[in-house]
This record gives sequence, C-alpha cells and structure tokens, in this order.
Amino acid sequence: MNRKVSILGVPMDLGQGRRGVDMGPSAMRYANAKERLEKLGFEVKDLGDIPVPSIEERTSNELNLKCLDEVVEVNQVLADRVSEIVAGGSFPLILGGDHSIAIGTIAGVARHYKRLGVIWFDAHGDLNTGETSPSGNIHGMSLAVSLGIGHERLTGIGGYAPKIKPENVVIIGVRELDEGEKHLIREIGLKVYTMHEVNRLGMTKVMEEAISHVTQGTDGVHLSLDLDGLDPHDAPGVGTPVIGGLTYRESHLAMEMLAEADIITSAEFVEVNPILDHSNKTAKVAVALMGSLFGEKLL
Ligand code: HAR
Ligand code: MN
Ligand code: MN
Ligand code: MN
Repeated sequence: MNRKVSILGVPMDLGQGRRGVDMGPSAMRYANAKERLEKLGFEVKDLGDIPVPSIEERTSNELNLKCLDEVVEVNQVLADRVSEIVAGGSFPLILGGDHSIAIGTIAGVARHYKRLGVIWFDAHGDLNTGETSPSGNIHGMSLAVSLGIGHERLTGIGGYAPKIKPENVVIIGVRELDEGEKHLIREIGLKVYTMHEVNRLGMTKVMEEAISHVTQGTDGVHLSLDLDGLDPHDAPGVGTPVIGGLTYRESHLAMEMLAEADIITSAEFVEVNPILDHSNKTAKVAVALMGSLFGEKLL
C-alpha cells in the first residue's frame, strides 16, 4: 500500500435530506483518523475540507434532483482535488459528507487508471436516477452516475464518462433497493452481495470472491464505504439506517482481507451523522475500520 496518505474532508449534506452529515469529517478527525494511520507508519497529511454551500443558501430541486447545481459544483472541485492527490503520489482518503461525494471522488481517481475497480459497501445500491428516485436525493444516485447513468450534468463531472464499468464493480451489504435499482442491476449485470449472500456464504467467502472480481483486468480499486452498510446497532449515526446489516466484526474482517490482498488505491468513508449518533460511536467505528483497511492487526 502507498505509504503516503492525504486526508480530504467534504462536509456535504446537500445530497440528502437530514441535518448533520456535514459534520462527518470533523467527527472522524475527532476520533483520531490521522493519528490512527500515523501509528501504522503512514505519512499522513490532512488537507482540510473543501467548501460546501450551506443548505440554507440554496435548494434547487429541478427534475427530481435536489440541489443539483450545488452538488455538481462541489463534486467538480472534489474531482480536481482528488486528482491532484493521486498525481502527487498519495493515497486519497476522503471523509464525507453524504454519499453524493462518491461522484467527485471517483471522477478524480478514475482519470489515473486504465480501468478502476470499485467496492461499494452499503445498505443501498445508490443506483437511482432522477427518473427512478423516490426521494430526489442525489446520494442515492452516485453509483449510477459513476457508471455513466443519469443526468449529464452529473455524469459529465470531471469532463468524461463513464468513470467505471459495471463488470468492475462489487456491491456488498445491500438490503434496500428501489424498483428502478433492481431493474438496472439485472440490466447491466452488476455483481451484488446482498445480506442474503453474506449470511449464506459468510463474509470470508464474499470477500474472496469480491476481491477476485474487482481485480480482474483493473489497475486500481476504490473503496466507497457507506457507514449505513453496518447494522444500526454498530453504526447508529447515519441518516438512512436499515436493520439487518453487517456486524462490526464482519466489517472489520472485510477491511482486514482488503489490507491483506493489498488492492485498495483510494477510499472514502461517508454518511457519518454525529447529530444522530451516540457519543461519536459511528465516527469511532469508521476510524477503527480505517485502521484495519490500512493494515492494523489484532495481534
Ligand atoms: N434508495 C433511496 C433513495 O434513492 C435511499 C438512498 C439511500 N441513502 C443512502 N445511500 N445513504 O446509500 O432515496
Ligand atoms: Mn451544510
Ligand atoms: Mn450510499
Ligand atoms: Mn446507504
């Protein structure tokens, strides 16, 4: 793994409807994200946050795409900043913010790879478009957008589309999908490990298969980790909790296996909402998972 890590915060809350997720980057910093990685021997730079307009300033809602202008603006800046981090030889570690920021992160990273693999750890598919979304929240569309599906102002962020191909993506932990998302999964043949497969196969097998899938023909792998992939018991501080999720230990095992396989070239941790949390538990879980992802061992 790259020994140089750059942390970038994106206090984005315009891709969803609840207050507080903009405090996610602060909460993960407060939980000692930087120190955790430094202890493992990484050279870590914290580049601070990129600016996000406050939700009181504007709320455009055209075409069932809430705050489209602002989400496009922020992700465009994010794409450029992430691209600079990769060009500078560092591992981008992005702290969210809601999951709409994956659009910018992936746009910035994918530019530097011939073919980027993506592991999408989430209770949701984030495969909606303005046409299929029940909410109009762009955080429920970011994986579709990265695949080149959706409004062209979103898919065109970074100046090219698509960023990734369906065959190079794996989704893990899913337990809530809208009808349009189910259709899309079948249509484009996405590899999805729902909670059913996790229960059935066990996390070890799921990760073995997932790792082999996302490394086939790719030259980099991005981890997009939505904290709501975990069960709300272990990660209560998220805006859209869904019961029946991945346990704390299953999630750690997944990170430990990624560290062992040494395949991850960029990562983002999103949807931490301190207002809905208990004593910063979810940010602490996020940082503990970062530890495992970067090679921390129990013994
Ligand atoms: N599928 C629903 C929607 O599009 C819920 C979105 C999920 N929220 C997230 N993303 N945290 O994973 O509105
Ligand atoms: Mn805000
Ligand atoms: Mn998500
Ligand atoms: Mn989610």
